[in-house]
Amino acid sequence: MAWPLDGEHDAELGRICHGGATHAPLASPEPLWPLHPVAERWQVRGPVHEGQQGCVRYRSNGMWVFGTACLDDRVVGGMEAAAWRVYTDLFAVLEREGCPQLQRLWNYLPDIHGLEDGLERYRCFNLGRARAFAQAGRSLGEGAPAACAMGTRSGWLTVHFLAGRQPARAIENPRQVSAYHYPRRYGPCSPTFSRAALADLGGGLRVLFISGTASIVGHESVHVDDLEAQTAETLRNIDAVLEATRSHLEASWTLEALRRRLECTVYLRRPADLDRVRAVIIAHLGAQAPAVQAATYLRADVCRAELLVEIEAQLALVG
Ligand code: 3EB
Repeated sequence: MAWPLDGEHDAELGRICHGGATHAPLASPEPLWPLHPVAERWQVRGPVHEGQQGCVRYRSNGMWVFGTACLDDRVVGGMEAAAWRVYTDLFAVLEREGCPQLQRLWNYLPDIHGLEDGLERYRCFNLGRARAFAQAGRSLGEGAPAACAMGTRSGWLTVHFLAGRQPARAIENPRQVSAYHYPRRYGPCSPTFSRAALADLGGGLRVLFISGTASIVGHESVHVDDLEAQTAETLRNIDAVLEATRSHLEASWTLEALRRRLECTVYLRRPADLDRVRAVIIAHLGAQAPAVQAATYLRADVCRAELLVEIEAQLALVG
């Protein structure tokens, strides 16, 4: 998948690779399908310059920044400190490049369910992330970027990000409590992300980033131990996000038109579940849907231990 920013493009801004050469120590979900390496690439009008800030490496053309932060949490005293460092460095890059508007984040955490001082590492991550957002004067709630947060089997804490000059429109899912309002039983600090972000990439192209979406209704995990029902509930949540997005689009964008443009990444806790999850997606969207044909399946841990599957999606909206 190649995504043009700014309409015209002649330079690569950045990419997220799944499979192929390993880029240790980056944390990366393991590819399950397709069997060949896939990359999500962001293209812009050049020239592009490179930079580094703390644990972040990035490329920018002055309008857009794509970067990757990678940090061994053991050397900074744990996941909370690592998340704070990663996001603090990342925000410094956005300031320096004059591209303060985060559009999308991909958070990959090794050993996401491990405990640090009795607190799950994902919850430690939420503490550090929120502290960095607050210190940078950024909203912890409304207007937060789209994101995913997945557990990997190896690597260091890795955060990929895309930012630009114009804010994306944050979109919530009416079937779900906003993640930034999750009650305290999910940890001392709520996660900082919106259910989706609608970004204007210029040149008549908008892209909808749908955050990692799982079998959560209200704030509760539902269909625990039922893989097919979790997948179907996740797809209903994605439909609800698409419906919520329609109110910000021209009336010609029907639910069907949006569904046809879904490009999905499916994260599975257990590789053996692939065929069963795919069967539910086909039943929901139809075998011919691009989301079915072109989906990428990766092995990763959903941040709630009871959930087996999570789906994120991107849609290019032209015109
Ligand atoms: C959920 O809906 C599932 O912490 O950045 C999805 C997307 C999830 C992003 C994050 C977490 C995050 O709560 C988990």
